[in-house]
Formats: sequence, C-alpha cells, structure tokens
Amino acid sequence: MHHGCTRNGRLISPSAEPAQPAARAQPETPVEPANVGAFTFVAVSNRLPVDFDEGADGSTLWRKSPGGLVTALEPLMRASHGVWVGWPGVADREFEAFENDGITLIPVPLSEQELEDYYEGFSNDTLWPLYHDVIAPPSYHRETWEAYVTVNRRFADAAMKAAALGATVWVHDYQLQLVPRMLRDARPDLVIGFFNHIPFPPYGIYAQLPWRKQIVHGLLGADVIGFQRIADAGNFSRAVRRLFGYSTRGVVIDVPADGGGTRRVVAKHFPISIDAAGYEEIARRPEVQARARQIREDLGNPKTLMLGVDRLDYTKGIGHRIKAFGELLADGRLSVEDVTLVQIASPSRERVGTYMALRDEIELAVGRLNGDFSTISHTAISYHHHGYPREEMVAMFLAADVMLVTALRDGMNLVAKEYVAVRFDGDGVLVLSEFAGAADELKQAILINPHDIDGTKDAIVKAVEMPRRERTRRMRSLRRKVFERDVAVWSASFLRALTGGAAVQAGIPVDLRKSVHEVAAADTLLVALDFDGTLAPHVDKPEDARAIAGTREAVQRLLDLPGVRVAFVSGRALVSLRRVAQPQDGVLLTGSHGIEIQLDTPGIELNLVSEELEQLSVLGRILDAISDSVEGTSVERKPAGIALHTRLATAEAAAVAQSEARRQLGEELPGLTVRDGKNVLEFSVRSVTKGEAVELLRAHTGADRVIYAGDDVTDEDAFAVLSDKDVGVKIGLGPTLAGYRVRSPAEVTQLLTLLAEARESTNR
Ligand code: GDG
Repeated sequence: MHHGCTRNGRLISPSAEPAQPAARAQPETPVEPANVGAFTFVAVSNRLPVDFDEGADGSTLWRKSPGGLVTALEPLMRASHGVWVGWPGVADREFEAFENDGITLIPVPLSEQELEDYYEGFSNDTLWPLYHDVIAPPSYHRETWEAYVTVNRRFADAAMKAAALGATVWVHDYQLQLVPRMLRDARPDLVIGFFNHIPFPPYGIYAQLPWRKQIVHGLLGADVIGFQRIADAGNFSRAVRRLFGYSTRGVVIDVPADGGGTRRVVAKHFPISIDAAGYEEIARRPEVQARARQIREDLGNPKTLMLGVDRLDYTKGIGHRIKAFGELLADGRLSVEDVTLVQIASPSRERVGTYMALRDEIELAVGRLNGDFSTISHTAISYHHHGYPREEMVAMFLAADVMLVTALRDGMNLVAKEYVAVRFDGDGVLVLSEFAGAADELKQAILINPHDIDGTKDAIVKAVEMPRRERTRRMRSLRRKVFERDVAVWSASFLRALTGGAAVQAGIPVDLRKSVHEVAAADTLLVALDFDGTLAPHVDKPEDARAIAGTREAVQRLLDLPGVRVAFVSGRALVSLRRVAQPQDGVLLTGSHGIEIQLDTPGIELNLVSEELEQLSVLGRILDAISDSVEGTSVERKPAGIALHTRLATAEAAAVAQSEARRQLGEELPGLTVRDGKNVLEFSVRSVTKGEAVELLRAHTGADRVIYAGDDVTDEDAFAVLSDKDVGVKIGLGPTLAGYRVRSPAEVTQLLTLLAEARESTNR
C-alpha cells in the first residue's frame, strides 16, 4: 500500500499516516489503490532542486541548486513530509527516488529527444516567446506539442503515485500546464495548485497557439491558479471566457464539474519574492563587503558603477540597455572616465537557435561599444558570460551604484528584489522596466519603458545624478516592500488560498453531495457531529477550541427543520463540551465517548460503582505523576476516566509519557479501556464508545438515517455502527471506515449547509 522510495535499497516511507485503502474510503471515486502514495504535499516542477553531476570516478553527485523556489518550499516540504517531483537535469538517465537534505526527491526521466521537443522545443521555443508577448517569433510544431503532452503525462503519473489521498499538489510553471487536469481526472481527491512564473499574454496574442484550448483546459484542472501580476490573472480569465464561455466573477471562475454542478477555480495574482533576510545576511558578511570594495577597485574605482544581471535571454532587454548606454557615451552625457557598466549574462538555453543568435548579437554590440568608447585605462562595458556563486553576486549588488533591469517582458524579475534586499546601507538606485512584474510592487524605483530609448537614457542619467537623500528615501521604501513580502509570505498566501479559507475551498466531492441529497430525504434524520477537529480546528489548549465561523448558523438551520435532530458526540466531558461548543437548545449532547449523555430531558447523571471510583483515583495518581515529570504533557479529568494530553510535548517526550502510562497502568489496572487519540491517550474505567452513543441517539430520536462526521480514531467506533444507508464523513487523512472524506472544519460547515439546503428543497 505504501508508496515507498528506495535509496541504496532502503525503503523511505516518510508519511506518519499510512496510505488509505482508497476503494473503501471513497467508494464512488475512481481512485485505484495502486495509484495512491504516502505524501501529503507534493511539489512538481520541470527541474528538481538539485542538479545531477557525475564524479570523476563515475559516481553520482547531487548539487543543490539554491533557487528561490527551493527556499520558498523547503520549510513546507520538511513540515509536511513533502516530496518533489522533477527532472534531474540529465537526459537518458533513470534514478530511483532519493532523499536529499531531508526532502524526498522523485526524478522524472527525459530522453534526449524529449528534451529537444518538450523542453527546448515546445516550452522554450513556443510557450516562452508566446507568453512574453512574441518578442521573438514562437514556433508551432505538432511533434513538439505531442512530446509536451507525453512528458506532462509522465510528470502527472509520478506526482499522483506519490500523493496520499486528499494530498495537496503544487505544480509549477509553463512547462507543466497540462498536469493539473491530468491529476484531477485521475485523482479527484487531490487539492491542486498551479503557479505560473512567467507572464500570461493578452488573448489577442495567446490566441495564436494552435493548442490554446487544451492548455487552458489543462490549467483549469487546478483549484487555484497563481500568476505574478493582476494583469496576468486577468488575461487568463479573459482567455477562459473567450475559449470556453465560463462565467468569471473577480478571481473566481465557475468551471462545469464532472457529474453536474460547478467547481470553483481561483485565478489570482501571488507575486513571488525572495528570501530577503537571507540576502541581507550574506551582504553583511565582512568578506562579502571586502569583495565589493575589491570589485570597484579592480574596475578603476569608477564614480558610478552600473550593473546588469540576467540570464542571457531576449526578454531581458540587454540589447536595449547597451544601446541606451552607448548613445549616452556618444552624446557625451556620460563618460567612460566616470561610469562603467558591468553586465553579467549567465549562459542559458544554449542549444535553442534564438539564444545562439542572441548571444552573437549581444557580444557584437558589446564589442562595438567597447571598441568605440573604451580607453586603455577605462572599459565601457565589463561583460561576463558566466554564472557566479551567490556570494559573488551579492558583492556585485553591493558594489553597484545603479542597477539596470530593462526587461521587455518578465514575469517578476527576482534580480530587482535581490538588489534591494542586499542594500542594507540604504544606498543604490534601481532602474526598473515597467514590463517586469516587480514594477507592480517596486514603485519607488525609476520606472522605465525600455522600448523608449530616449526615456531610458534620461532615467539612467537621473539615476547617476540622484542626490543621496533621494536615493536613501527611495531605497528605504523599496526595502520595506521587499522585506514585508518575502518568499515565505508568498508561499504561505498561495497555500492559504489553496487549502484554507472556505471561500476558495475546492468544495465537497460530487459523490458526497449525491449522498447528502439522499439522506436529506429521510423521514427522521440524525446529524451527529464530533466537535474537536470536526467543527473546531485542533488547538494547543483544549479550553481554547471554538467552532469555526458559520458553524452555528448551519447547525441552527438544521435545528429549524422538522424531522432533523442534531447531536454533538464528543470525547470531552460534558461540562467541557458545553463550555467550548456552547450548543443551542435542541442539540443533543454526549460526552466522554458516550459515557455521559444529555438528551431532551435534563442530563443523565453517572453513577459509578465504588470499584470504578477506586480505579479512577489510582488512575489519577499515576497520570498526575507522569505529567508532572514530562514537560508539555497534561491530564484532563473526565467523569469515568482521565486523558493524558501530549500536544505540547516534543515527539520524544510524548512517546516516553505515553509508553510509561501504558506500562504502569497495565500493571496496576489491567482492566482499563485505553483509547489512542491525536496527541492524547485516554483511560476509562467504564468502557463505552462513540458507537454506542450513536446507537443510543438513533434509538432516542427514532432516526431512519444518520450522517456522522468525525476526525479522530475514536470516531471510527461511530463509523462502524453506520449502515449502508447512513453517511460517514472523515475529516482529514488517516485510515477510516467512513465512506467519505472532507479536508477541514470549513468543509464540514459547507456540508451542513448543503444538507440544510437539500432538506429544505425536499418540500417536506
Ligand atoms: C523566471 C521568470 C520570475 C542569475 N545569474 C546568476 C544567478 N542568477 C539568479 C538571479 C535570480 C535568478 O537567477 C533569475 O531570476 P529572474 O526572476 O531574474 O529571472 P528568470 O530566470 O527568467 O526566472 C521571472 C522567476 O522565474 C521566478 O518566478 O521572476 O520573471 O522569468 O535569482 O540572482 N545566480 C547566481 N549566479 C549567477 O550567475 N548564483
């Protein structure tokens, strides 16, 4: 059942929660058990966060490629037993899944031919130029499209094999736009996000693409589609309307769902960012600052050092920048005695024809300009076709008085943000193209239209001559922006949209909706609900738990309907349940896993026999001693038992406390009932389960149908007593007897509202 990955023959099974017997968990969704993995979070991108390299002896080496995406996702990957699916950067080689620095990586193989067709061809010679406003002419070839489909399928297959039931999958960038739909079709249980790192073009341009419908359809498989700019999200929504006629309201698109109804897809801007603090930390290192001074010195200590850092790509406007600089030198507005331009052009996509031509063009321009203007002691442009270590880049940012970002079209442009993050000295001027996504946030830069050479020249002169006070004022404001919205904020806000917040929830599965409609037609319906983790999110302190907003209204709507009874079925003692749930009149209550019951008449008292009372006091003594000695644990007294809570303890401490409690009580009170919950171990002197509570409630209310929702192991007793006509709903992951599954209390509230609506419309 477990999807494991091997490395050196070792099995890695990183999920704490086992994969689900899918057929039983969701009987009406076509999820083959063989296709369900163990990971609750899956990132999918064209490249893995490490690059393959071969040692001199032929051994395999993995070099970390510390891009922004890795920094953004790393904490998340660790916290959620994440896995990363991607190409390892070398053709025609297959690798087993392996673990690198605490993250499991699943390499997707590509053949040399696929690399040519899917990557260099369709991704970089069709989509890239098309999405960057056809700055270079895109090619349209049917063979490369077919390779794109084939490779997208391979990535989708790898991702779904790794993903646990209900897992979150986050797909990245233009190379993989078909993956969201492929995932949704095969695995409707997944929560699917997509982020587009490059622009999305206006419809008039996008419409050129012969496969324009397939791509948009592919993307609409996601629950949330993220873009860099508001304009990109708008362009996408327009393409959806023009190609499919689906209605859109703001960021929400209503997409017809399989099996009727609509599915809400959110298309919204989430501007990506950088690890700003990380960049500043490097910049503050004395050796990096010394290196910055050295760079200036090596260049002859120019009055003004200007810098450009780009992948050698035609979208970056390197040629426009060189032209503007050359004219300024020719006009005599700048002189090589005072100003030097350092241009880093890191090698990129060197096998794609357009890029080879671009390199020639740029190097010709640099050579000409230097030939015309350089002197023996002063070079006009110091040009470097290399990649550099990050520390060296930071030293260059520190050394540069003026940073030139003149992209003709750019999704975001991280270089602009990096320059700002590095300048803790509050100095430096950023000249930024309004066609880079970063311009939406970095309004205190000198914004330019790089196509307007005269305007660009004026902006450069303005930057060179800007007084210190104005430089500092602008830089301070830019830094505030970049530090407020760093990469952690970016990934958190995307994931919040994807998995939290009822407004953007992917919604209740279609088969569950159907069953809700069926039970709604019962003569008498019992709606029995666990509280913690079902109506209320789990919290550190049990007394702080509260049902989420909207729950109370949904419950009231059900209470107002004839023939509907609502019950809370909790493991808490009734007194504690009443305090946190504040149930309305008419809600039936059972606490302490069914030991306490409050029906329509005033509560039934518990009468423990003296032997049980004696056991209770022994139990209290032992658990008190354990909780006093293990930090982060606490005891909760219940009418017929005591719970040992370990939520606030470290994993090791929790394990120690629990095994000690089991051992001592096993010796002294062998007859006790023990229940294993989420971070809680419960011992009771009388054995009653939530299953018995449900049976009692069913008898009391005379219900012919029951819908039961719960998230805990102890709710399994309740699911076990449900019949085929009842509906059991498990919240979250983990093995279950329930027929259905939702993700969160927010979805339970949606479910209750749906139930009320269905019942209201049965015209009873
Ligand atoms: C795409 C989108 C979007 C460059 N040379 C060296 C080096 N770099 C680093 C930079 C920066 C990154 O590479 C480039 O990122 P950009 O954002 O500037 O541009 P793209 O590569 O086109 O990225 C873009 C981005 O995705 C993220 O969503 O912003 O719009 O086109 O971090 O510093 N790093 C090192 N040595 C180099 O020589 N170490």
